Amino acid sequence: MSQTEFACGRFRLALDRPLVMGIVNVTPDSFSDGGRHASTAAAVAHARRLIEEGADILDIGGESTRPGAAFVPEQEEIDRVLPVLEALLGDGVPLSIDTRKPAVMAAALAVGVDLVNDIAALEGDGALALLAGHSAGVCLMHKQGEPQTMQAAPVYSDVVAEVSGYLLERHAHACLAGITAERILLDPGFGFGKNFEHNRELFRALPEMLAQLPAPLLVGVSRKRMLGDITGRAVDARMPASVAAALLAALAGVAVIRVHDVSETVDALQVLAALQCRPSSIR
Ligand code: 8Y4
Repeated sequence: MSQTEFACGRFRLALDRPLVMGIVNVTPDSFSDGGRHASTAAAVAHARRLIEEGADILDIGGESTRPGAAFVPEQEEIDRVLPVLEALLGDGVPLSIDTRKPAVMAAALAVGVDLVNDIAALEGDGALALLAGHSAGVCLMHKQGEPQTMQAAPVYSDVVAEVSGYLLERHAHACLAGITAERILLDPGFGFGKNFEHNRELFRALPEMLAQLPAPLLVGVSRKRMLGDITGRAVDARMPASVAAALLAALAGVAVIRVHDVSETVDALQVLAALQCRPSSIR
C-alpha cells in the first residue's frame, strides 16, 4: 500500500494528487541601509505570490548550493531565513527550510517550521536526533560529492541502484533514530553529482523507484541544467521545459514537485488531473 498522507509539523497533507513545493530563495542584503529589511520583504512578498498561485508547500533557503556559490556561515544563514519563516507562519501553508546545517534546522524548528529539506539527508552531526525530537517532516536527498565539486566527474556503476540503495539506507537510519515513516520523503537529487545520462536514467526509473522505495518521492528539476542540455535554453528560458518535466514526474507518481514556476505548474497539473487518459488496453 502506498502512503496516503504525509505528516509534516502542523499539517497532514493528502497525497491523492501531486503537491507543488514553491522555491523561495532569501538572497543576501547589500547592507547599504545596515539592515535586512529589503531581502526579508522581497522573500516574503515572493512567497505570498507563490501561495496565491497555488503552492502547497514553500521551501525557504538562505544558502545557494549552486557550484561556485560562496559559503554562508550558519549565523548568517539563520539571520537570513528566520525573519522570513516568522513572517509566513500565519499564512496557512506548510513551511520547509532548505538547509544542510543542523544549527539552521534547530533555529527553524524552534520557530515552528513544518519540514526540513536537507540535501545532505540528515548526515550532519546531530541532525537525526534533532529531527527525532520534533514532528516536522523531512526530505532525504541523494547527492554524490559536495556541491562545489560534485559535477566535475560523477561516476556510478548503476546510478538507479546506488541512489535507491542510499535512500533506503537513510530512510532506515531516520526510522531507527525515531522519525516516523509517515514524516519522510525521499529524493533522487537531480543534478547533484550526476551527469546528463545519470539524470535521464534516474528520471526514467521514477516509476520503479516509487514501487521499491518505502516513502513518497520529491523531485526537483525546475530550471536545472539537464533541461538546458535537452532544449539548449538558458536558465531563464527553461520554464516550459520545467513544466513538461513536472508533468512527467506527476505521471510517474511523484508526490511532491519542487518548482520555481508555481502558477504554470499548477495549471499543467490541473489539466493532467482533468484530462489524463490511458490506452484502453490498460484501463
Ligand atoms: C537553476 C535554478 C539552475 C536552480 C539550477 C538550480 C533540490 C533541492 C535544490 C532538489 C531537494 C537548484 C535545495 C538546486 N535542488 N532540494 N534543492 N531536491 N529536495 N538548482 O532537487 O535548484 S537547489
